[in-house]
Amino acid sequence: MAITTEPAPTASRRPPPRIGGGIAAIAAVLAVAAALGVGELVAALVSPASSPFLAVGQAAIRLTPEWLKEFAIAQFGVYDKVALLTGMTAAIVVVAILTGLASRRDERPGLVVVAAMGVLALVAVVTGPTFAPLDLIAPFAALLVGIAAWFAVHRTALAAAGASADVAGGQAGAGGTARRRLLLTAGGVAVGAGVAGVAGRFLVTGAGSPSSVGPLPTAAGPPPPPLVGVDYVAAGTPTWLTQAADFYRIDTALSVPRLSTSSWSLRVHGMVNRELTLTWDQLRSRRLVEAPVTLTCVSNEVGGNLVSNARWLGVPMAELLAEVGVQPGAEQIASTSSDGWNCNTPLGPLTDGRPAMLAIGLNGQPLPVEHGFPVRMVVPGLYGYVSACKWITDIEVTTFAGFTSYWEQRGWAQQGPIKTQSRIDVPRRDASVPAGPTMVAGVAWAQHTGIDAVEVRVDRGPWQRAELAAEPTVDSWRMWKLPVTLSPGGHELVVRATDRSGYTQTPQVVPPIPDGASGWHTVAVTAV
Ligand SMILES: Nc1nc2c(c(=O)[nH]1)N[C@H]1C(S)=C(S)[C@@H](COP(=O)(O)O)O[C@H]1N2
Ligand SMILES: [Mo]
Repeated sequence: MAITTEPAPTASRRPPPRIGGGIAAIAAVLAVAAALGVGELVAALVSPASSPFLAVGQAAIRLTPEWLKEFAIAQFGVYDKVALLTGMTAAIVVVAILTGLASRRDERPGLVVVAAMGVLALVAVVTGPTFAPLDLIAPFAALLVGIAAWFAVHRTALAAAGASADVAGGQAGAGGTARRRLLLTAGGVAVGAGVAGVAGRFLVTGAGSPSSVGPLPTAAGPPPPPLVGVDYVAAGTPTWLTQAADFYRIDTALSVPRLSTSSWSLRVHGMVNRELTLTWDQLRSRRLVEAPVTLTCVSNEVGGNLVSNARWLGVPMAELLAEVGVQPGAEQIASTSSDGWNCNTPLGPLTDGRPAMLAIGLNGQPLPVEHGFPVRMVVPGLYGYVSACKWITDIEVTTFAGFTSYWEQRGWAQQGPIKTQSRIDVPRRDASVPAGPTMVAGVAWAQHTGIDAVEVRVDRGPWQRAELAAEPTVDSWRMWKLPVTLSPGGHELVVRATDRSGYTQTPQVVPPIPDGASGWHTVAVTAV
């Protein structure tokens, strides 16, 4: 800054006051925080999906190119959402700080940036998949409050700066009052933003909960066989049934939809003879079946852990489709969730006798909110992106040409049968194991086909057949183990599975996009 161009400070013609850099930055951060806090609170009261902050995040998810999404899932796995929200928060804070610094004399840069952020949130909300006019209220409130907070803090800061210039110029007295007013204004905005934001989050997360459902009805038919000899936990495999809390989670929802059973309903329509709308009570009083099914994400890399097994309780899809009467020519169903995600599932796997269902229970409990409470779909043998719609509210019977799903629009395959896979769980990659006898163990899956053999190869030697655990159903994964002897030094362990159709996994590792990873899982270990 060229000091010489500034007019000399005189009592009559002093330079325009200038807010200190730190205070200017704080003022802008506070204005943005006020907008976001009020946005959260109003959204919680009016329509949770209209949270300006989360709407921008959801828009980012919708617009992210596929390679970046793959990278994010590879880097952060199930923490991809935390990473996105943390990154967004950091970006907003940086923009706000720079805006404040650009507004030390003039409130207009801040006004423009706060307004632009508000408009961005509005656009994100309006272009969301479930937009309704009520959703405009929260981003509008955020925009107005953000601007008001900016003016309030900036103007009091400018007044305080002017007053301290007066003090420097010899007019004491006004400085203290102006500074107090600034502290009060900034403090008030900070507290208000914090309280509104926390209250908003609290209201949203307190709504609709599985504990309100009470005990689930029991399934028809004989009780399931006892699960004996189904895993090698002592050797290091996962438990055969995955605990709900450990079940992998993949979805596009930044804020989990929290539905209440009293307002939930499912509409079944499209190429049907009798359209049907089911309430929660109607759904749960239908004939229910219970079956273990292993879900797998198409994004699961070779050796990855986006695969889990649970006992699902639900209404058979085949019975529901028979009741509505599928018209000739129909090929698939399009399922939509309350948050506007959708997927397509061919009619074949829904009606060929496998336990494809509208699930309401997981391991004997109501579905956890993260896994689709109150109702989600489960189809053995299909990746989640073409079958496992959580928070499901709509099913349309249609043709392949009649509907293109969320992930298909983003380059993933139209059909998603799960590929036969196997994984080494112990020893872990890069592990050190004692030289001599050691146990290799893991899981293999070929849902609705079944696993017939798992083989392990040490250092390019001969393939050795692993011992297989019991197989209560072909719809779940199968555990295996094999004792090997490792001499001191580095070793390579490779696994491959053969399924009941006679197919043996092929060696080359293929990445997930567009229709699922394949290839042998290899781990390098050191025996010491
Ligand atoms: N509503 C909704 N349902 C969804 C998704 C989603 O993003 N939104 N993701 C699907 C994908 S890609 C997978 S792999 C499974 C994962 O189910 P889980 O989180 O219960 O393991 O849910 C499916 N159902
Ligand atoms: Mo997935």
